Amino acid sequence: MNALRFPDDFVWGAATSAYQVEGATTEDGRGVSVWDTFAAVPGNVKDGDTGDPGADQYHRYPEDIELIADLGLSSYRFSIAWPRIQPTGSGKPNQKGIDFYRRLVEGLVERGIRPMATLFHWDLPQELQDRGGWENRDTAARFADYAEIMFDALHIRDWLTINEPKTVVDCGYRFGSHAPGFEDDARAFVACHHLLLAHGLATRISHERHPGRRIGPALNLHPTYPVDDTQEARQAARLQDGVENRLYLDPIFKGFYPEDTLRWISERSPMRDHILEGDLATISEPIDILGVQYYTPIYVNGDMERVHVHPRAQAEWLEIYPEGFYDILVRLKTDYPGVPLVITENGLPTTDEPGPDDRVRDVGRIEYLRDHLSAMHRAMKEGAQVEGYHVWSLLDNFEWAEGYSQRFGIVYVDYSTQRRIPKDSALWYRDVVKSGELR
Ligand code: IFM
Repeated sequence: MNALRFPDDFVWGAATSAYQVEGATTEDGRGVSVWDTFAAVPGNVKDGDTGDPGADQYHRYPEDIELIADLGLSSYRFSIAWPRIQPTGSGKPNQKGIDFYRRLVEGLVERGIRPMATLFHWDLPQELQDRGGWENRDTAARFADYAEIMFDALHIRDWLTINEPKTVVDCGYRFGSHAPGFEDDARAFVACHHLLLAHGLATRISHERHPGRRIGPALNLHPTYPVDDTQEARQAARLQDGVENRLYLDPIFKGFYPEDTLRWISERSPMRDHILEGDLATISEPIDILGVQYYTPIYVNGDMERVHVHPRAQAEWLEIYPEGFYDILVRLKTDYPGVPLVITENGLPTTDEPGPDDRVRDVGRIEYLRDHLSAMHRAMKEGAQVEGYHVWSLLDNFEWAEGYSQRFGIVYVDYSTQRRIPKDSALWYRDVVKSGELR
């Protein structure tokens, strides 16, 4: 193919999250998070893995900053562990926690790398969970307090509020595969409303206290398609789109919940009763950036059951379909225009291990990244306002219920020594970043 050229000011980055890479879960006053609790229960996480050691970024962040710089990246997206800042989820901040993120941010800035901070990537302080977690409206207010602490503590331009609220709702509350581990639609959608409220409250505070900064949510968007051309499948796909995408995009961009989705939810959950006057105005506080995470399309049959159509990655939920990335970006341009998009995650796990020469030949990842970057480039040419891309992930890390068995990193982590080995995909990505071209 002809080389595809990206704009000179395009931002190339990589992403991680606190619980997945930091380790050090009991150090320097960090409180217990729902993920510590969940992972401690036998059977919840593959092989009994937990957030320790992670990739030990809590101690090895200087090395990781060098790694990011060596790859030529201009942005690093990380998340802040709320329990490091407020060990019980409220009250006086823990200075040691704040200091860690200050050091990380300073180190990045010194190397010319833009920090992009996510406030919540699923590690809710356990004490807040004990008081009802996201089902409790008060958790949104506590989140706003925590956000305010961090906004004042760190000099960062770009912020993300909640990472993938849908995954918390679906995996955490509907399917029970993530913390807090419930299988209860009734509770799930109440939690959904409060997660969105928390997003809106924090966004408003950022605007009031720090005008000039940018803030938005990080949403995992799944283009949905009917598996065949029957009217039933087409209707089901439309409703699935409501549950996957519009349930989050409509209130944030337009100030209302989609009526068809709300009707479907009302058959399962008292969510409507929890939407108080003024909530939607808060949730639709204008955002300055939208974090877009793309992994997979969702195909459904007439009964709204998922059907797998494309080849799957080691993560079985992930169907490899770059065209879905193009579709979702173009759809955002049409249905939710006006806000710059930053790709905050895109990637896949592979099973490649280092050879005797220490090389990790992850050709599948290179092919995946090339195809997805190409789809993104095409969407940009057609007007999608994408200003940056972060591969998920910088490092192999704790992949939630899959533990350390799925490696999403472009850099291999030997968990027994914590040695980092850039995979072939990292070197390939470095060349794309350096040249600004996809070949
Ligand atoms: O590892 C996760 C990340 O925490 C959130 N988005 C999806 C990734 C892969 O499953």
